[in-house]
Amino acid sequence: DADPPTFVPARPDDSRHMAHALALARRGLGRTAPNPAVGCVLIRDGAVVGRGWTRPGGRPHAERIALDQAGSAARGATAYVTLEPCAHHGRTPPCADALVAAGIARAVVAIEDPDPRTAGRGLARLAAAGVALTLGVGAQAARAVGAGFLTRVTCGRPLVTLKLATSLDGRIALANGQSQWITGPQARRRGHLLRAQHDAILVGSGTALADDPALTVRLAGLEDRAPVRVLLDRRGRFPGPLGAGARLFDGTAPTLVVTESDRPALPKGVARLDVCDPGDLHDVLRQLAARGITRLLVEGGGTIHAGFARAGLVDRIVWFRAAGLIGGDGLAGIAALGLDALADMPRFACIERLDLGGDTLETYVKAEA
Ligand code: AOF
Ligand code: ZN
Repeated sequence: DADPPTFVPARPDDSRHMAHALALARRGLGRTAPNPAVGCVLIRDGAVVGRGWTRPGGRPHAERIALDQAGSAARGATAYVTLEPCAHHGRTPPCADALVAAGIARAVVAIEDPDPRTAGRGLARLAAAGVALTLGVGAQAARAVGAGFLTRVTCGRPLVTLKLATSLDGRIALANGQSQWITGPQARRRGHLLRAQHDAILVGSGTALADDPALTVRLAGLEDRAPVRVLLDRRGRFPGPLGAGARLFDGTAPTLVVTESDRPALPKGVARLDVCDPGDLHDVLRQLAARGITRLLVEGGGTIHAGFARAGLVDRIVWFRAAGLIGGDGLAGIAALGLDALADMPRFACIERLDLGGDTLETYVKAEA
């Protein structure tokens, strides 16, 4: 639009207010796709006059909600936003214009929006209207919250998080197949929260046949969440002996099947994902992104996990580990990777460690190359 904006340095309270906006943004995770979960806080004279986060379905945007809450109190306020305010006309006018119209004096923005409709234009509009700008406060946390959206816009695929629940030695089942339950109730509840924060949950047919999972969110207060269920079933083995009673085919959440077999009619509410090669995970992810999915949780089993790892498609790992041993005759949480050199080992950095009633929760992110 205009000249590149100039920025003013951050002030002492900025990171605290941005942390507040980030906490609000996280409330939207798993329910705003394909839009990002954004948070916005309006501060005037040190007091909160408006708070907003992107609504389910992605609209209204966070800024619109916060501005409506603040009303005339927004005049002269500072806006803290976890993502650059949008510059395009959607169902509502651009948030950048709305902030200007409300008389916001200063905007503190965590990161730029790579969406080509905005990509710097939101900041430029604010600057052109005389709004003082600060960029980069809380950027690292904002990139983590926005990772699904950012990965979809910049790489054309969803963010991939592997979820494992294993013994201390990384096993997901006994040799005889028994797998329930390795971790305790607290870890399992946390697993459901994780589902609620994702747009889609993926399993392979081995897991689907062995466990007959529902892949739904069973957590008080979050029962309304129904992430898309994705079944990787190349050879069309599902539902096998489970037949019509298979939980994945119960119609309680949208279900996508990835398969190459000319399978007979799929049940109602179950669709086939349109991929050229069901064995190509890049292709599968591209098609999921095309359907608006930004955050994908992969829940097994070991072969599927290894497939994603081999393809270099694991962005995060959430690992629930029970303090017990199963041993090498058990089923590995990650099947063979076929590495010839340790230099090729996919590496991760641990960003969080929690005790969950005796089980440990570790969160890893892909190490920087
Ligand atoms: C904001 N605040 O809370 C969100 C934003 O489909 P639309 O019209 O809603 O636009 C979606 C785009 O808006 C999305 O790709 C991203 O660039 C931005 N999301 N922007 O100012 C928000 N969720
Ligand atoms: Zn907007």
